[in-house]
Amino acid sequence: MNLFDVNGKCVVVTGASQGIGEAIAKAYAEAGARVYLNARNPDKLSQAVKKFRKENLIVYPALFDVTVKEEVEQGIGKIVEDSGRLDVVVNNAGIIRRNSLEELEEEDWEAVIKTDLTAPFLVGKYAARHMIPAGGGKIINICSLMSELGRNTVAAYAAAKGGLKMLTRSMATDWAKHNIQANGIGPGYIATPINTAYRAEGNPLNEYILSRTPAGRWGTPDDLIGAAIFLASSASDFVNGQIIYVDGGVLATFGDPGK
Ligand code: NAP
Ligand code: GCO
Repeated sequence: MNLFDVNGKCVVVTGASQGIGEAIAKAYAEAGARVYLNARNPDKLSQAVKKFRKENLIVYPALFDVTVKEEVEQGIGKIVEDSGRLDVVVNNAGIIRRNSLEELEEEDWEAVIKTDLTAPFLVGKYAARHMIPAGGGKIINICSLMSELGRNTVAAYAAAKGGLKMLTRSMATDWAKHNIQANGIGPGYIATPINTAYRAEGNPLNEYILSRTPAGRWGTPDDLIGAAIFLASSASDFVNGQIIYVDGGVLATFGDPGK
């Protein structure tokens, strides 16, 4: 399927030392892309690179903090210098700080906005400076159900992910003329380290998520691979500014009260 071919493309996935980022990076590497794994914790990043290499997947570390402008500019510059190109950026690095809105500290608000909204702007901006003269590229922003819905205790996260949806549309608006396609993936509830505590049996949130998701299960990071390949390949060359929700049907429904 040449349409979905990502072989030889140079890709950077932010926050790729675990969870969703790791799974997406692995899928690209298996499909023959030249993949840079970004994260900020050096030990976790080198462990991830080792894990890939054990599976004969050659990936490269790109250690930088996506919230620090100078590091982003330098980190993206180094990837382009090493490989001569940058075709695909996946803005995946993200954090969440949960608290009721009236108790939420400003530092927590700012940390979430910085990581989940400002960082995709920074990474996108410095990547676009290389993609524009090179003739194009693909930007994939990892959004959330909270790009569309609120939930108690996650106000900063919802504000950031709602903003990320609109940043995606703005990137599409500004950069489509440069042959850059900017789109998003909106995962539903996906089992990763970010939500380990939730998944304990008997946790009411676990029960709620299972009942609120028409598919009746948590997603896995691998559930996101199809959308990630599509949005990185020429199959999506006229798709711009869209968010693909991979959520087991959550956003399609008001729920099933059983009667
Ligand atoms: P995760 O397991 O907590 O992984 C987050 C990754 O982001 C880690 O590799 C972490 O690396 C990296 N990271 C965080 N801050 C960073 C920074 N400033 N600079 C560079 N790397 C940074 O999270 P996940 O569940 O895989 O989520 C990945 C993305 O999907 C996030 O944007 C999240 O909001 C989104 N999402 C997740 C779900 C879900 O249910 N899991 C659903 C919807 C959307 P370090 O350890 O080096 O910091
Ligand atoms: C929460 C969760 C969510 C998910 C995800 C949903 O506390 O409700 O952490 O926000 O991580 O983003 O799509």
